[in-house]
Amino acid sequence: MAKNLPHWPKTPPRCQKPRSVLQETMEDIDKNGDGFIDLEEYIGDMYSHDGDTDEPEWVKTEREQFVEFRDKNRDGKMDKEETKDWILPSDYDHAEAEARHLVYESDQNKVRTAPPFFLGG
Ligand SMILES: [Ca+2]
Ligand SMILES: [Ca+2]
Repeated sequence: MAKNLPHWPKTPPRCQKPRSVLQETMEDIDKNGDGFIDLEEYIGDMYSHDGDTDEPEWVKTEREQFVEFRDKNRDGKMDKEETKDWILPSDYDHAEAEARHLVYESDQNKVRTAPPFFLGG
């Protein structure tokens, strides 16, 4: 006799579309779930304000970055496209990316390597 047929699970594995980095990032940072990342959510993801202490310099820098670079249409929050440009800058139009990348990179490095991220708790 032939071997037993393999035992199929009752429910076939669902074909789940993997969530994109963009989606995950947005869901992660977008605390109030409105589909946008506003300035407070953006900052809150990296820094939690602790009592009366003044914001460190790098947080101020991040705020400026948000206003200057992230929020391209200046409506005070990052939509999906703006977030994409933030986390996936390589998606830029290539020629343009080439020019912007250098600036972006050096900016990022400055910010990223400066202070460790204190996630208060
Ligand atoms: Ca939000
Ligand atoms: Ca915007």
